[in-house]
Amino acid sequence: MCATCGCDAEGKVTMHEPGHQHEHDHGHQHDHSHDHHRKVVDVEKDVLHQNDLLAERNRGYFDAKNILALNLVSSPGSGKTALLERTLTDLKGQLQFCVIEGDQQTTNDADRIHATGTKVVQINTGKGCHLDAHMVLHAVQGIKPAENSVLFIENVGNLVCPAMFDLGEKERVVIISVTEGDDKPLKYPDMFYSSTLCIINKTDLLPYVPFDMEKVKINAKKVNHKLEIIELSCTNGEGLDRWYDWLKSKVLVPETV
Ligand SMILES: Nc1nc2c(ncn2[C@@H]2O[C@H](COP(=O)(O)OP(=O)(O)O)[C@@H](O)[C@H]2O)c(=O)[nH]1
Ligand SMILES: [Mg+2]
Repeated sequence: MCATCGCDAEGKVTMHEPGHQHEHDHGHQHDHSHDHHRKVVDVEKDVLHQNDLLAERNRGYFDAKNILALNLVSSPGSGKTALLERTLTDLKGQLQFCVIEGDQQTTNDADRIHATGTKVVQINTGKGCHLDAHMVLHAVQGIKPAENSVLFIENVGNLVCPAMFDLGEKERVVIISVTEGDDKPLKYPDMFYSSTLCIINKTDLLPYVPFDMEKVKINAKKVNHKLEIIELSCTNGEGLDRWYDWLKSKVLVPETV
């Protein structure tokens, strides 16, 4: 068990690219002693410290290659993969993309992304409830994102543990859907505090659910007053243009000499 969040993040990481599959050890140096509270705290600090070092290494690589790495986080089913499917299809030819998919099991999401014609690699975390910088390092070595491209990292569906693990991303994007309730920013403040953009998805369902859009925005700003918020629907497409504008504003065009 991982001392940091209680998940079994030491299990094998299965990397899947459609048409290519291999397994390797994740290789965390976790101390799994739970006998002594102090020791657990020390191990937790160590795990996060190790993660932060690798995250900085990833960030340096992304910066050097001008890769915009975005970490997409949400509960299961908020629409991370749906948002990627729409984005990759609508912006095809305008920006260059590749995707790292994180899930405990299956290659379902990687298959959905592959169907859009985008380069994708799946990381299966087994019992692990989050991606970490080490997994992303390996996935990046496998997928080799192009210079000046956008790298989407779809994290494991979970609003708690992924907040603790920097992957080396430039921006963290938290997605909630209107079916989840407007109190989520208050219940999971770390995730909303550490994100720069909050997407509120499934606005097409607003007529059917008791979701107060103003309230969720107030709650989100209470936790993080700098948080940008975009309402959209992946199903009917409303609001997607604002997300695309945000995305394009983050892409740094290389200087020409
Ligand atoms: N009504 C509605 N359903 C959506 C929307 N976006 C995604 N979904 C549905 O929500 C479910 C979960 O979406 P998925 O992309 O797999 O979520 P993920 O687990 O966050 O990747 C799927 O059945 C999607 O079709 C939306 O904007 N409106
Ligand atoms: Mg998904």
